[in-house]
Amino acid sequence: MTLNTQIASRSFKSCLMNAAGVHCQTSDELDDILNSQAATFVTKTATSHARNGNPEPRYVGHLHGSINSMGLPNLGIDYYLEYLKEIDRSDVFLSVTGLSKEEIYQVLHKVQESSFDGLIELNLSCPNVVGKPQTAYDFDLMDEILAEVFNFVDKPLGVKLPPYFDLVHFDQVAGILNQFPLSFVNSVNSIGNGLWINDQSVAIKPKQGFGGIGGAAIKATALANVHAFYQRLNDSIAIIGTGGVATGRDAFEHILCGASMVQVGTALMTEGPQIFERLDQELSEIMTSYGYHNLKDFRGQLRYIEE
Ligand code: RRO
Repeated sequence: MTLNTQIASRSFKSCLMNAAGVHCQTSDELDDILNSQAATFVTKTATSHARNGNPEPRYVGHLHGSINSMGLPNLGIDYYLEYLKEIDRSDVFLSVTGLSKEEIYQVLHKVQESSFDGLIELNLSCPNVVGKPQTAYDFDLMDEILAEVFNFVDKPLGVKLPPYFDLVHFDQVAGILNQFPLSFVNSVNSIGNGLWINDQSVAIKPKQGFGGIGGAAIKATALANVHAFYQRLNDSIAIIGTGGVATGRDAFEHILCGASMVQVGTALMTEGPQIFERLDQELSEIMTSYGYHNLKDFRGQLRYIEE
């Protein structure tokens, strides 16, 4: 029995890791993930300079769901590149973005020219920056950015996508992504601009309470997006499944839909890095009960109800 998996010729001892934004902003938090049972880590999405993010309260959550409007707080690309240089590993993920396409290019030039030898996750789906729409909902802009990025980046790079809700949009987005040598697609970021209410008030302060929804509430949307991309993307593009993973069964379903790696956000926020031990254990037990020995035995093997 093994949970090992590969992305862009990197091998991982298991298929479970943190989702960007959760327990990954500081070197101490990243060390915690490395010292846990997680396969690897992804850093908090980095911009060209450090950002404080939005005013608090900006996250509310429990095991079943969460809302956040963090507003991209991070320590800046130089901080993460320095940390990654110190740990010197090729099997970790660096998440990056910019508030404009020019900033995205600037950050990625820095990463390309650095000694970083891991995988780059380009976040095109932050829902919480005031006045900035999500890049991945503007298909022409996403196409333009990827065309420019692959002119100068030759390190393994994938994209973090928001959820889509229409089969025509899956076709259009996959049509764009399939033109590029992407190593992976990570689906999904939080469902943007939900609203939680406590008593008679919004639950979080920024944007009059509007924020990205995560956790169990979004599992069905996440599974649909993972499977829709598994059906449409070139085989060379691996899929990372994110959204609603709090148990081994949730991870099993993501893999059944086509995921090669599974990320944990809201539940990691609630339980802390020791969650990975439990998830590995539960996933292994489910695989054993079905007679599977490794992920390849069932990845993408979701069954349909035929006549
Ligand atoms: O920092 C955030 O507010 C944030 C980001 Br960058 C993201 O990609 N997804 C999210 O739910 N929150």
